[in-house]
Amino acid sequence: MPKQNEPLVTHIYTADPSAHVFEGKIYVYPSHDLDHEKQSNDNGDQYDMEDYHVLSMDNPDAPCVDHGQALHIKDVPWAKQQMWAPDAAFKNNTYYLFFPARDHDNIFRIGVATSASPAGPFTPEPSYIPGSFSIDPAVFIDSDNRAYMYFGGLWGGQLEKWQTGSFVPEAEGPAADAPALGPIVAELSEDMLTFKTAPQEISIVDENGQPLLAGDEERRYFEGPWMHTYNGRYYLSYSTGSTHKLVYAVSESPTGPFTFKGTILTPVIGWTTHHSIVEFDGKWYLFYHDSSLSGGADNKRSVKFTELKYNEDGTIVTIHPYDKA
Ligand code: FUB
Repeated sequence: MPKQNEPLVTHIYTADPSAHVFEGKIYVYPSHDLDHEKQSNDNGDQYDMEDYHVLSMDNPDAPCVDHGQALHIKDVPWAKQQMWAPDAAFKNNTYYLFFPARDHDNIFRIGVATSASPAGPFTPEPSYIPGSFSIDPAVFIDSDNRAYMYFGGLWGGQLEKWQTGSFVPEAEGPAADAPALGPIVAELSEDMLTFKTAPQEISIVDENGQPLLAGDEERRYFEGPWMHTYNGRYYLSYSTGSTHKLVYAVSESPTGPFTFKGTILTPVIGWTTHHSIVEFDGKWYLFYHDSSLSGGADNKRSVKFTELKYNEDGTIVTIHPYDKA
């Protein structure tokens, strides 16, 4: 039975958890890190994943079940390699798995696959979502039933290369004193298979309303967006990448602008940090990963979870993952 801050499963490596409550249980959609040796580089070539497994727990105190392989890259016609952080959503009586991978031109795109069950198996659409790019899709369905996809990641995630609206292989990020690149949001169509609105960049500003700068690596967006609401406000949380923190910003609107608020999780063992936030039975939980089980290998991570708490004013209490209770 997994305890808080322990790996959910130990028979495989898992990362990038997207947790949802479906059919009264907690379902977790992670990346599946392979137990192989790869050279690490800033392009993320070490994250060479090929399939997805779906995990579930009846409740936070119950055993974690691995439902087995839910989708393999060999069954996705458009995808060549690197199945990175996925997410899932339920609408139209259908479960949707959203996932990034490099296409046959080595460009990251985002695809979708469907199932009648939250555990899969999932059947992929033949092509990626038209107009999609970069990595780390997170799909949020608002109280008015409109669905939004948040996505984008720097460096290996190629977000810098899309600043003109098309892919520029040699493009680099903004100068340190220029506004940072924000994550991207697009509303999804009713059938959840295409974008209803053109992808637009989200603005994240500081307490004075000034855009976060590209050189502000303690706060600027890097990758791994997640959206949830708390007391009617929209919380955009994400990884700062090179400073290894999970942080968040708050808005009155799902498309921003968002005002930076603070840190959710201090750095974990391993280079990447990636998360989701879910409410179950009146309590809030942070799902995250680290590389403790593999002894620190960046590309062999394990999903964990812990309770997340809010202060009276709606700010999130910072979690220090290795502090003893
Ligand atoms: O797992 C591959 C990549 O590492 C993810 O897409 C990023 O968010 C980072 O966790």
